[in-house]
Amino acid sequence: MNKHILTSILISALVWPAFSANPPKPCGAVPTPQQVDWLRMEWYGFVHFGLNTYTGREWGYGDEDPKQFNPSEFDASAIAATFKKAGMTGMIYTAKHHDGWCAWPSSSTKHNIKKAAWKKGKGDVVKEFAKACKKHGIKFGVYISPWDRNCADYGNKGYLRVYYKQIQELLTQYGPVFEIWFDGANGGDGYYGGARERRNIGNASDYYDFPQIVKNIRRMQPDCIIWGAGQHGDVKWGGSEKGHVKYPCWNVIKKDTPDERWISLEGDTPINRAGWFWHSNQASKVKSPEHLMQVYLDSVGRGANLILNLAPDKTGRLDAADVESLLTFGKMRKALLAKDYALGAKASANTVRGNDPAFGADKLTDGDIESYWCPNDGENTGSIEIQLPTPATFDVVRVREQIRLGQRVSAFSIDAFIDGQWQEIDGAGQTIGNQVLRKLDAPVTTDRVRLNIKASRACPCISELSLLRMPDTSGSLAEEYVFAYNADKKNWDVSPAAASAAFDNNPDSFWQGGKDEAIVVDMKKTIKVSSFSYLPRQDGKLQNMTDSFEFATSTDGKNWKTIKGEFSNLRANPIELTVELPAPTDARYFRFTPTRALEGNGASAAEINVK
Ligand code: FUL
Repeated sequence: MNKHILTSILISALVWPAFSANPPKPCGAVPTPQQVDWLRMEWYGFVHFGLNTYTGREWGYGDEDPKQFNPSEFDASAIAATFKKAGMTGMIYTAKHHDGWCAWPSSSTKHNIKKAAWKKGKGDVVKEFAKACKKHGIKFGVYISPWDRNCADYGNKGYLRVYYKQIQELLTQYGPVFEIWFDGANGGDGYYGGARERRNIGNASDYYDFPQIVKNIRRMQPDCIIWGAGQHGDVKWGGSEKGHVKYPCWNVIKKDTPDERWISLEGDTPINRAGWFWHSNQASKVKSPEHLMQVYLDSVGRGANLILNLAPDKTGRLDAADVESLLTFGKMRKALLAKDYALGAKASANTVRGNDPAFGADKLTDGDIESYWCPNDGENTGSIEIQLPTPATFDVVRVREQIRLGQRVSAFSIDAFIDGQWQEIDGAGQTIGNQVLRKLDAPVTTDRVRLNIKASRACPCISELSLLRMPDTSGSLAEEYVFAYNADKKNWDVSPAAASAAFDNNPDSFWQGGKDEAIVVDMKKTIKVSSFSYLPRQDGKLQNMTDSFEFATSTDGKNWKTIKGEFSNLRANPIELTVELPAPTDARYFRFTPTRALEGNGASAAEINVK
């Protein structure tokens, strides 16, 4: 070859990049920039605080006296500061729950904070929380229940005007709202302006006209993420109120069809097993920091977000045990994420898009969430090897996909080079999305790790791989069952005898009987009873799950004092619920009568306690 030609080839090779590939085309639905920003928020707090805080109910009926709301020590700034300290990125406040009571001076209804004893009716909880979040640098969002058990017009068009007004007030008077939450619970019995009846709204999307609501929200606050809204919004429920999101976790609906849409998932759960609102038996029911870590791994670690509820008590303060668990979990999470052993490590792949370094394997270890490794179009698998400078010990592997190009990967595995050979340390990876946190069975020490993409809807686009170490934890990550209280049941006579499964201190066994079939218990001695608790069947089935009751006490087994009530929200959250009696009463006998089931005509109970 002529010397000059050779020189010019060499020069141009230095000046011009040898290979320059085009980025891949998006695959399926892609998230909006707002949805991406939202996923990067990872986790934030929920605050359930309203009239239910004062009545001990999970679902207010709509007839509660608004005067009761009177927190003597409410300090929104202290609550927001706690959230921030834990590492949470935002707060969503129940501005209106199903009882219809508005925690701001709304012009849409008289059932609002203006009638509260607190600040002589001049207070505004929404305003205080919005201001506090701003002060502490976390985002603010609102929960506004579509179902309204107070409004006389609920179920007809008149209510819609009320509801739209409420949304408008919340989105125009309190600054930026990062997320608006439309609860899925809808219709049923309620006060409804005194009608005290059951109302059915049929198809929720049609009744509320969610498509129109979504349009209005986009106009008022284009950056606001919309939860629910009959899948017309941006985010949907993770599927259980335990916070776990199912895996594989696809952030799209109508997947692989021309109508595919990006909708992310959010896991939601209260930090306290007593419920979403504060209850007097709170103290023993707080979830452990280790369990919260498991919930985090099962939500954020599956490619969703997590919203964790803390409930202020009657004084307006957070429960001390709840805060301690929250902050300890917050520290554990920070420790987990503090050191990425793969950061800056060398990486190589068996294939790189157009051999262009812009899509090279080292994009996985550059700490830049936007850059990514990618093979050629048509290559839906690939392997990337990470070479650490020195061996490291880790037990969590985080992998991220470049979601701006759609969610692609459906199967992957991870290998480590141990004792001179490659060994699979995780063979069960499926979806990735914004991020997956794969907890290994045991810590692994190695200086070579391999990520194998085994199936993808189009060429995979992987932005990060991190090797993390779970901080030392004393407790197990599994959830332990704790009853609200344990009565001494040794000598009790239970009739019918089959109902003893509801008095055996075993949350997994349960009694099944007929609707209206009373269980009568002779405690053999008279005690003061101030409340009772009911744990619904825990096997995941709703059939014959009792959700309404009569409960009676007696000193002689002949004359009874009876109350009636409902166990709310069992469909989504079948937890143990406690019911306070109007006043403590002497009782040797009590009688539990199931009067309605969520589904079917029977009855059931896993455990009943009195205190
Ligand atoms: C549920 C509601 O019914 C609960 O009361 C709670 O607000 C929870 C976050 O959503 O569906």
